[in-house]
Amino acid sequence: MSETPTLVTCGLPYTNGPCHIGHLRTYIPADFYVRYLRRSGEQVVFICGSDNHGTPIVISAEQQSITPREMSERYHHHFDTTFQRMHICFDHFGMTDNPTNHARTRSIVQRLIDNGHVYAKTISQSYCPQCERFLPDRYVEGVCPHCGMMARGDECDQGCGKHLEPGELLKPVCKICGGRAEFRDQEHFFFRLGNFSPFLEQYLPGLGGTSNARNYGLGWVKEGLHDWCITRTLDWGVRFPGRDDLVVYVWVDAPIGYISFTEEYMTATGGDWTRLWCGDGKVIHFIGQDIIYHHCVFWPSLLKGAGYGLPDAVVASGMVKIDDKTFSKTRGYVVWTNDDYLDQGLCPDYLRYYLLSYTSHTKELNFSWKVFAERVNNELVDTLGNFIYRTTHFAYKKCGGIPEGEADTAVLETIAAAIRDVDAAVKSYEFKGAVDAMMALASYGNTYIQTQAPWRMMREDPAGASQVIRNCLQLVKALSLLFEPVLPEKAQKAWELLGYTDAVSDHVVSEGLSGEFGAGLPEPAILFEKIEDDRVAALDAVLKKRVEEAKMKEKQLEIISIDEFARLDLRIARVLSAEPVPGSEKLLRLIVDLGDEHRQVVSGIAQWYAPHDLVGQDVVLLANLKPAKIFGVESNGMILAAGEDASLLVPLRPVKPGTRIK
Ligand code: B3M
Ligand code: ZN
Repeated sequence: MSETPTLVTCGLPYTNGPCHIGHLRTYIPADFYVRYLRRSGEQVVFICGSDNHGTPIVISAEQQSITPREMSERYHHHFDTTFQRMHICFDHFGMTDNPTNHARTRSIVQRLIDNGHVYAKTISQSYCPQCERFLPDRYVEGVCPHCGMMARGDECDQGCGKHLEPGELLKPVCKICGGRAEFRDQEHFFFRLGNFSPFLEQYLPGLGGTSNARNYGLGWVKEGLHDWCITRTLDWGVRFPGRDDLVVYVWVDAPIGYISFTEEYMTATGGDWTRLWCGDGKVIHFIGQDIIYHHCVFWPSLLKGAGYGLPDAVVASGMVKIDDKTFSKTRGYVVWTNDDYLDQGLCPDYLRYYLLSYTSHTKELNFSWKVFAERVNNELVDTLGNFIYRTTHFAYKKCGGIPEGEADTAVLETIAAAIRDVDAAVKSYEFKGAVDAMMALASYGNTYIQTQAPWRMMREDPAGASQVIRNCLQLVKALSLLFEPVLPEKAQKAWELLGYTDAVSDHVVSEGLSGEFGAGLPEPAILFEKIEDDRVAALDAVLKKRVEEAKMKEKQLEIISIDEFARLDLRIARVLSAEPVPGSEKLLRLIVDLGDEHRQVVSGIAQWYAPHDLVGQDVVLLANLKPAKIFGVESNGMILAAGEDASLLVPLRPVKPGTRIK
C-alpha cells in the first residue's frame, strides 16, 4: 500500500453474550461504509476485535464456572464467525486480552504517567465485608447520586445514563452475595480528564462523522469534566504499571485495542501501523450512541495525553427498539443474530438491507418482522429482483446474450446521477439516503422496461428492443456495483448473471458506466425470494414467546394495587405451643392464638428455632392461605419469615393477637 489507507473501526463487543441485532446496527453500516470506500477505489483497513476485560465478563465467567479467558475465547469465536456469516468482513478481529494489547496499553498508560496526566488518590470504595473484596463497577448496585434510580457501580444504566466514579453510588449492595456493602479507603489512580476541556473544545467542533457524536461530546465538555479513576481492584485485566494489585479500567485498554489490532494487522501484512496512529492516517470510529462519551471525550484526551494522533470521525448509530419496545435482553425484546435469523435460513443480505435503509443512521430503529418482510418483498423482490430478472431473462431468451452497441446517453446520465447521489449521501453518513438512491435507480429501470415493453417491440422493431435491453443490462451492471456494499452475496450473483466470472468486489462503481461485459450470459436465475406471511407469523411467534417467558419470570415483581394486597389476611398470632413434626427435621407443628380462635400451623423453621424459644412469641401469620396437609399434619396458614435463615417477622410494639396487618 503506497498511500496511507483510511482506518475504519467498530466498537468492540464484550465477550459475555451472543451477537444480537443491536450489535448489527453498528457493524453493518460500518461494513457497508468500508465496502463503499473500496468500490470508490480507496484503500481501507477495517479493524475490530473483542473486548475481554471488565467486570461483566468476570461475573458471567464466575456464574458458568469457567475462567474469564475461556469465556472470552468462546465469545470471541462466536462474534468472529457470526460477523463473517453476516458478510461483515474485518481485515483483522483481535482480542483485547492478547499480549499486543497488554503491551500497548501499559506503554500508553506509562506515557500518561510520564506526561503528568495521572495522579494517585485515596478514595473510599464499595467493599463487601461478607465476600471480603472490593466491588468495582458491576459488582455493586445501588442508588444513583444524580437521579435516584437504581444504578450499577460505573453507570446509571436505568436512569440518567451518567457515568459513575467508584464510591459515588449510594446504598451499595454486593452483586455476589446480595449483602449491604460498605465503604473502605483504597489508593487508586486518576486520569486528569478535567484538564483536557480546552483541548476538547477546540478539537470536537472539527470532528467528522455524525453530528450526534460531536454535539453530545461538546455538551458534556460544557457541563464540566471530572477526572476519571483508571484503576480497578481486579485480577482480570491489564496490570497497572508498578502496581500488581490493580488493573486498568476496561475503558482504557478497550479503545487502545483499536491501536493494537491495527498494529497486529499491519505488522502481519508488512505495513506500518504508526502511519495510521501517529502520522497522516485517517481514523474513523463506528460506535453505538451509548458510548459517545467514551469515544468523544475520554478517548481523544487519552490519545492527546499520550502523544498519539486523533480520530478524524466518530459515526454513532441510534438505538434499536423491538416492536416499539426498548431493546432489553431481560425483558425478551431482543433478536439474536444466529438463533433468530441466520439459523432460520434467512439471507444475511435482507437484514443488511433493512437495517441500512430503515431509517437515518442516527435515529432510533424500530425493528419488526412485519416491516422487515414488507421491505424485502416490495423493494428487494418486486423492484430490484424483478428488474434484474426481466432484463437478464429477456436478453438470454430473446437476444441470445448481450446486444451489441452502447447504452443510450440518457441512461448513462441517469446512472451517473445515481452514482453522485449515492456518493454524496455516503460521504455525509446518510446511509439510508444512499440505499434509497440505489433503489431509485432500480425503480427507474423497472419503469423503463415496463413502458418500453421490448417484448412488444420485438416483432416490428427488433433493433429498438435490443437497444432497450442493452440499456437495461447497463443498469443491472451499475446496480450490481452500487448494491455490493449493501448486498454482497446477491450483488455477486447479479454480477455473474451478466456473464462475469470474477468478484464484483474487485471493481469500482464508476465501471457501471463502462460498456464492457462478460463473455456471454448464463441461464437467468431468480435472486430474491419473498418472505411469506406464515413465515412472518412464525418469526413473530418466537419473539412473542420470549417476551411472555420473560414476563413470567418477572411476575412476582409485578406492581399490584392496594386492593390486591388487601386480599391477603395477614394477622399477628401468638405461639401457644410448638413441637417437632415426627419424621421431619425441618417442620414444627405450632398452635397459635388469633384472639378469637386457635389455629394449627406447620412451619419449616425447625432448623433455626427450638420449640421452647417460640412459645409466647408474637409472629405474623398469613391466615387465609388454603389449608394443606404437610407430613400428614393439617396446616391452616403460614408464618412469615425472611432470608436464608428464616428470620421471623415480629411486631415492634406489643399488639393484641389477631390484629390485622395492613
Ligand atoms: N465493549 C461495548 C459497549 O459498551 C464495549 C465497546 C468498547 S469500544 C472500545 O457497547
Ligand atoms: Zn458480597
